[in-house]
Amino acid sequence: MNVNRLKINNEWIKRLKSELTPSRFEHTLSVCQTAYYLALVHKANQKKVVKAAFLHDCTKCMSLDEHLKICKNAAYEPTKYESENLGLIHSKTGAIVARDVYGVKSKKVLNAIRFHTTGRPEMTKIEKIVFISDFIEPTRNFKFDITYIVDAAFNDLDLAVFYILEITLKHLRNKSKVFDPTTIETYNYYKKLKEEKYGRNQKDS
Ligand code: DGI
Ligand code: FE
Ligand code: FE
Repeated sequence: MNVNRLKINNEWIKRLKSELTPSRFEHTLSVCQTAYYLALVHKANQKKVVKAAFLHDCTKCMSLDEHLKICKNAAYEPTKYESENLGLIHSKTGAIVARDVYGVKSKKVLNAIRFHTTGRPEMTKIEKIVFISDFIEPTRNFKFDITYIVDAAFNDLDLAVFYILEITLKHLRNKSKVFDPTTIETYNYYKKLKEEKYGRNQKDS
């Protein structure tokens, strides 16, 4: 994949490549490409979107101990959900490392990293694009057809966020995993938006 077209800093590429497994790095580049196209279509700041996409999983391959150390050094107190769940803590430590190691100053970029897993109500355009791209990027395998989500991603970001949370909650329920309260709040917020816009009879759970 030609990463230069995305204009990512060579130092960042070298650093991140050494931190991630090859498949996680491939996922990251795929998120960048997807996010780049969504930024084009939705007229978002491409540079910021690609930066956030590139760094969104920068701590994903670390152990829980490493995550907890990063939190401690940054005086960030993880929630009880985060402190025992790699899936939830990596977005918080990702934002810390993006700021302290990669030198990202933009709050918009850092928040897109921070909320890429749970989302949050009233996300910015950049946050929604990173959240959605993480899910629909083409190297991820699904047992079902995600065409309706990809279609929504290019036409209605809020609807795509809703569809993704609907699937995520179903998946967590099936695996008996705990819900982060922010995931639920985000789901309820985007469900309401969808109902206001399209009525209550649209496809949902
Ligand atoms: O890091 P990725 O695999 O690219 O994707 P991600 O950051 O969106 O999700 C990481 C994991 O977090 C994924 O398995 C889904 C899970 N997750 C999302 N919301 C919640 C959650 N896990 C729990 N336990 N609770 C949540 O609310
Ligand atoms: Fe992630
Ligand atoms: Fe990811």
